[in-house]
Amino acid sequence: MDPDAVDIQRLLDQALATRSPDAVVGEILLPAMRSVVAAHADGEVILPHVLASAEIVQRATAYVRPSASARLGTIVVATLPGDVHHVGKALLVTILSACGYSVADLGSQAPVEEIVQAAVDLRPDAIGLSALLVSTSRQMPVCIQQLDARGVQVPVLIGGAAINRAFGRRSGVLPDGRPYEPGVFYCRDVFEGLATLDALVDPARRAAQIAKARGEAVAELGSARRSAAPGPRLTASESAPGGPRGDVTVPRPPYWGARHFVADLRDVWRDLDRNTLFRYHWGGYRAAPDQFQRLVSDVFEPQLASLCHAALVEHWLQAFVVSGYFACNADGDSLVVYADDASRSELTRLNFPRQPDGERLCLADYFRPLASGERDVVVLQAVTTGPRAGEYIDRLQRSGDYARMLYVSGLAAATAEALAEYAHNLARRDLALEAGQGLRFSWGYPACPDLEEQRKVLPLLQAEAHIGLTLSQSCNLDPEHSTAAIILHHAEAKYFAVRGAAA
Ligand code: B12
Repeated sequence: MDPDAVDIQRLLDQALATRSPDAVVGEILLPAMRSVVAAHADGEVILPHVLASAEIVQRATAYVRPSASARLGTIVVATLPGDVHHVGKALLVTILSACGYSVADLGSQAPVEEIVQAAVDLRPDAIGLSALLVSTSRQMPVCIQQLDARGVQVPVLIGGAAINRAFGRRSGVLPDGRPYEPGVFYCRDVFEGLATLDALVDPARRAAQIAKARGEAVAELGSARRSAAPGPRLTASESAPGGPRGDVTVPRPPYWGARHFVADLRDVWRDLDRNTLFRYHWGGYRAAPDQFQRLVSDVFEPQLASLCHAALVEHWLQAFVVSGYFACNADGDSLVVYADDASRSELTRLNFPRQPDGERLCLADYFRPLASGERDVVVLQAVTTGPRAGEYIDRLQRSGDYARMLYVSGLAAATAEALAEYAHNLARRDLALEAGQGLRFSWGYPACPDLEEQRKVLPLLQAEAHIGLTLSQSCNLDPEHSTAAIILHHAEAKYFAVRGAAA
């Protein structure tokens, strides 16, 4: 649906001829929006089209100008300090406002004190907190504790890619073991957030909804206490017998140290993962298989072509890469990094956790040990599509261009991934590796979960000076559409999880 193609004004004038502005909103626009949300839940309408409907409803509501009293309730929303992620909260604001709520958006990286103060001042029906990473999600329980300390009786909705229901239940338990009285509600997506908020503002359902959340938090506390019983101690830094081969040929890099360059986006997009873009970022996964193919040819492919053209002409996507070859050796669970193969002074030590059981893998095992006397080589890289995509997404949200906001955000995310793959392939070529040999691991993923390690990597690459890439206090890469990674050349490298890496 193209919002511009709908003659909203004429339809609204007709409706206003027989109804009050509040009635037009309450009896026509909101039910229409709700029916689109319901159709989305049934897999009949994809997310970009829900957002296009939200655009129409917002414009129509602004035209009709209903009184504030016509809103269903109020929610304060924010992302937490150090979190530079836009799209999760942007979707929340869009869907909740289009569905009739008044949304006080405190923006990105809101200090906890500001969120608490807004709750005190505005007395909202709920607070919605969003975070992308484990590190930023840790501020959620902090915020909940401060709300409790100020005696705020407002339920808190939390959501984001790195958290889950168990995290939500744990966040609902205060340090002294009391549940947070008004309830903490983990929401898988914004639609679950909408359903939760609907229940919380409904006097007939509110008490039961809060009691359920409190009950789950208390049950979680009980199970956490039981599982805290001492278990077998695990010895770190011991690899299992076997492990990766230690005699693979060490490739020779063309130079030592970091280099930076700007890639041509058209080359980068050859590595674009269209399937992930269309299905995941643009919401095509909800369409039935036969409809999906039609959606791809009729909507997504033309949209992609037009967006790529716009990105090239308007420069809201860039392709900055900094990548370096460093000499290295494994020392237990650490990788000692040197400037080149002749250097004896350590530049840094990267620490990697070892799997506590099973194969007991650790990324350091894929490199020659110090004792071998032979230096190995490691590739470190960081890429970013630059700051403009985030700024553009913000502008699109503010101007109510919600469907485009989702398309741009998805393309920026997919381009950052493609850029990482593109740079990785250049390293494979430089090192004369087989196609597909070796793997790329980003910090925060299950084999190397510790985001703090990136504080050692970015300075080695001079990432700030060369491509403007920094780390926030919570280890978010800024600009948001960026990744940092270590590349292993070892042919046996495989993805694995170190238990306990999750939120
Ligand atoms: C796309 C993606 C990227 C993209 C884009 C990221 C971005 N800024 O948008 C790129 C490639 C750049 C990227 C980079 C990184 N990523 Co990433 N990424 C993802 C992925 C696949 C999707 C995230 C996303 O954009 N989703 C789409 C939006 C719409 O979803 P969302 O924000 O989560 O919001 C939805 C819900 O969560 C919910 N919601 C969100 N907030 C709220 C709040 C409320 C109140 C409610 C009701 C609902 C709600 O509603 C929304 C949908 O309706 C996730 C995994 C996953 N499947 O979720 C990993 C993931 C977030 N990434 C991860 C990691 C580790 C990284 C990096 C740190 C890797 C690295 N070292 O380079 C970087 C960090 C980037 C940064 N700026 O710091 C990890 C984070 C785990 C952790 N340890 O913290 C994840 C979870 C993958 C994983 N399984 O481990 N990533």
